[in-house]
Amino acid sequence: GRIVASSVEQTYIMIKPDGVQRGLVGEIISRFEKKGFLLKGLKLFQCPKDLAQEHYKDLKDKPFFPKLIDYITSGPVVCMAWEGDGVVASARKLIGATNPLQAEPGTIRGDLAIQTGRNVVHGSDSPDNGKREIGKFCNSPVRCLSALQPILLQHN
Ligand code: RTP
Repeated sequence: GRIVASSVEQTYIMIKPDGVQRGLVGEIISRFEKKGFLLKGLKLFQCPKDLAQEHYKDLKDKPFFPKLIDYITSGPVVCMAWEGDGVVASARKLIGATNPLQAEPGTIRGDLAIQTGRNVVHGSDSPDNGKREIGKFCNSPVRCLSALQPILLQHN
């Protein structure tokens, strides 16, 4: 038979600093695992300011941009590459609406968050952006594996 070329789709999923600090890493990874997608790469990473500004460059004229950059660079994030047919759109569904108060129950943001500015997770919005973001975050050198800042939880 004919061999059909297939390139399996990948998306970049990032657990944001609030998700890491609130201890939601396992819960969030679990949802993508249970759905059936494949985890292809993972690292704990402190996002430097220049990478954060590039990642959110489409939002650079928004009034909340400086706060968004402060938030995303405020502590370690978990960078992941997830793979599977339709993973980009499916992951966006699993994540839910940008504003957690509008996100449906059953979605990650709908179940776990209440503020747009603290919405626990990022997912790429297209296969091209998935590839690009995986290249930037997952294939970049680990610059800092800082200890968790005890902002929300105090561990002594
Ligand atoms: P993400 O890129 O994080 O997956 O989010 P998204 O596509 O659902 O939303 P987008 O419009 O691209 O916004 C990116 C992130 O910016 C923050 N944001 N804050 N204060 C505000 O009004 C506001 N709007 C957006 C959120 O953290 C959002 O996820």
